[in-house]
This record gives sequence, C-alpha cells and structure tokens, in this order.
Amino acid sequence: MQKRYAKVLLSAVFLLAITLSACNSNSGSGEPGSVADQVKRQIIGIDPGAGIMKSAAKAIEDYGLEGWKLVEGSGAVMTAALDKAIKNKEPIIVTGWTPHWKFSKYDLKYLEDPKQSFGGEEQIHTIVRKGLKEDEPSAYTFLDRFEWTPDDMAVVMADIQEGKKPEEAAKSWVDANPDKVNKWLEGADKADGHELTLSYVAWDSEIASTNVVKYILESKLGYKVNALQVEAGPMWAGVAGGGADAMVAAWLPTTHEDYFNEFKDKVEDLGPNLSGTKTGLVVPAYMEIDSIEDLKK
Ligand code: PBE
Repeated sequence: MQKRYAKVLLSAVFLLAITLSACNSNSGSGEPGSVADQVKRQIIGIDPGAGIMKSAAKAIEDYGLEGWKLVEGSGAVMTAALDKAIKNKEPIIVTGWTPHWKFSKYDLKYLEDPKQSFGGEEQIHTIVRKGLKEDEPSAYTFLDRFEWTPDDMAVVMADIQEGKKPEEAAKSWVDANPDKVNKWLEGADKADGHELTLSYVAWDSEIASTNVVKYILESKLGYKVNALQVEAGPMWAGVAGGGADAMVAAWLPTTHEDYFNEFKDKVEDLGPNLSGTKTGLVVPAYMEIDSIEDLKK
C-alpha cells in the first residue's frame, strides 16, 4: 500500500515538473522562456579589437536590441562557451565567422541579417609594408600570389583543432599541395636567412593562414620568420609603421573597414588571399530562431 502511494506521489511530482518546464519555454516578449531571457540578453563576443565586435555592436543598435550586452573575450573563450552550451543543449548566441572549424564540428546556423549590420560579401586581403617590394622581392612575389580557398584553410584549421601543432598542420597542407605552392613561388629566389615579421591575431582562421605563409617563407624561400601575435589594432599599425612586414588577415571591405581607413595610405594592399568569408551571429541549429530580428521577441 505504501509503495503504491509513493508511486502516485512520484508521478504527481513528475507531472508538475513537466508542466512547469512547459510553462517556462513559453515565448513572448520579456517572459521567462523568450530567447532574450534564455541567453540573458548576452551575445558571446571575442577580442574587443576584432572587426566583428564592431559589427555586432552595430547589430544591437540596428535591430534595437535594448539591454543586450556584447561580452568581450577571445576566439578561444567563445568556442569554449559554445562547446559547453552545446554539450548541455543550452541556448547561446556567439559572434561567428567562416571559414571556421566550428561549423564542421557542430550543427550551427547564422542568424539572418536583413539589415546587413555585418555587411555583404568580403575577402581576406594580404597587406604589406611600404618598401617590401624593393627590400624583399622574393617574399613580396610570393605574398602577392598567395591565394587559397576556404576549403584549403579548413583542412589546416581542422588539423589544429584535432591537436596538431599549427606548424605541423601548415607543413602537412604545404606538402600535400605542391602544385599550388610551386605556382606561388615561380620566379622567387631564395632569401638566405633574411628576417621577416608577420603580424597576426589569434583567430583560428588567421592562425592557420599565418602558419602556412610562415612555413612557405621559411622552408621554400629561406627566410627566418617571426610570427608576431598581437591584437587587431597593433596588427595593422605594425605593418603601417614598418615594425611588421606583412599580414594575411585583413577582412575587407567591412570587418576591418576602420583599420583600413586609418592605415590605407601607409600600407600596400596586395588584394584578396581568400574569398567567400562570412561573419555574423551564430547559434546552435537546435535554437528556434532564424533571424537577428527574432531576438526582439
Ligand atoms: N574575425 C576573424 C576577425 C577577422 C578574422 C572575423 C574574428 C575580426 O576582425 O572580426
């Protein structure tokens, strides 16, 4: 008899719990359960100097997301937060970009951006210091020709994500793609130990590209390369001021628009090294929203 009583009680508690959690997931402005409340009106950002932070702040403005906060951190902190949320099947909104390994590891989607706060199509450009052409013609020739695809970059990023050292991942890709690499190097002489500095930011996409370029400059052209990891502002300022020789991490025309406008007269833009990038707000596919506009609900 007592056992039966306990069973009924348990069922009742269970039912109550289900009912409560169903009420909780009701959506509606400001009610507990709206996406805004579920994510505590937070967008998980990256390093404050990243162009995507400016675009995300603009999105908060453009879409009238009052009370929303863009949380500063880093690329690594952002992917750690994403990983944790997905493991717990929790909602999360992050600043995201393509190419990035997170899209092959997790089922994610970009929120539509009808107001184009994140801009339209863009490319990653190679930017060098003025005078590099005369001072280091071999490096200049290669850097001018260096151009690869999001799929190429994805291979390097995936290797690094799976635990390979960036230098090793770069070497594997270069060894596996001699035709591409040799084309970039045609007519470029060996530079016998000349020193070069590449500036970059620790974004996963740029860790991949910078390591590939460094490896080619060193192993094929004989340079000694210092890969200088800095924030976005110093990355641009370094090339403009001559402290760095080059960088392959300029997202244009939108993401690094401010930096470009500030430094364009002091650098040389060698054009795109990769086309087909995207930036925006990214969520796990299990979240039931599709557009940045849905965040207002
Ligand atoms: N990113 C990756 C950078 C450029 C490369 C999109 C995070 C940014 O400045 O936002």
